[in-house]
Amino acid sequence: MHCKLIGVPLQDGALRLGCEMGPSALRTAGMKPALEELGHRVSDLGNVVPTEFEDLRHPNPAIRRLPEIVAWTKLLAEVSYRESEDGMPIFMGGDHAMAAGIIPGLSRRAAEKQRPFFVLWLDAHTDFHSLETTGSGNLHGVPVAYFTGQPGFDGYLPALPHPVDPANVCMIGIRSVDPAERKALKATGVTIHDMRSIDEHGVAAVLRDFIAMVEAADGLLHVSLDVDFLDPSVAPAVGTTVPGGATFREAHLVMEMLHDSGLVASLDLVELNPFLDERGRTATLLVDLTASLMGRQVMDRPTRSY
Ligand code: B3U
Ligand code: MN
Ligand code: MN
Repeated sequence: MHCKLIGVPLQDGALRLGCEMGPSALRTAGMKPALEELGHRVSDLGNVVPTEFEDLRHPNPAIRRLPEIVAWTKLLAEVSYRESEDGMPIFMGGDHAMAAGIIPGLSRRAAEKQRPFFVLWLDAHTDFHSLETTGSGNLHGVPVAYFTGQPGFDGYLPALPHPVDPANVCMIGIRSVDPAERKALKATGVTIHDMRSIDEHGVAAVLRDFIAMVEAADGLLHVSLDVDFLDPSVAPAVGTTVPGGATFREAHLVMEMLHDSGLVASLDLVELNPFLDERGRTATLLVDLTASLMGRQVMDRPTRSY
């Protein structure tokens, strides 16, 4: 596989500064050699950064950094479309606002390839606010509502030629949902596996169902991994820690099962804030999880086992 590493030093969507160092930390933690060791060809395409900003304002006074987020969104939609023509783009973030650009670009590419497009959203949060409902004003809290074509973005973020069907979005790890998000999610077909669901059924069972659905549709799957999907005890380097997250072992199992499925076409790693890390352990864990997704395993498995 040809892995393309793309650095996205975006931090305007989060309240705390530091995510702009994410791509550097992932490089320092050895992303490229870890994937090369698995036999992949790896190109580091460097970082992308927008240069043109419009003077935009929104009636919701809470919103922070709208001109910057709009510029990033436009740029990333182009980059992800371009880089998903072939190979496996791996977007190294950067805060989760980047998904508002990356995912529409990937969905446009999937439409062109005439393949249904699916998103696995691994996160403590649903990130399902609109520009009208966000109370924090941090735009890393809105990308899923945007890329699934919900109302509340008109005239600000670019119009979406290929919104993702909410029924093709599966969220795992959820444990922090604001009332407005909960209300907005109700009418959609987004599948949400909160931590209770993982506790009751196990992460393998809930993921297996989603993988089966993507497989049956011959879909292309994008995986979006927010650091706060993980429990803060194993992944402290994130500005929005929520207790009770996925364990080290659950996270690796998710990645191993995804590898075995052969369905993953692209990946983003978001919300890593190296300023909050402990001797690089979160960055290192993200590299190891990516390696599991790309085929690292303890013992050779003759067949997939899920
Ligand atoms: N829902 C809250 C919290 C949040 C969402 N995403 C993150 N935090 N990382 C908000 O601010 O919209
Ligand atoms: Mn998120
Ligand atoms: Mn989150």
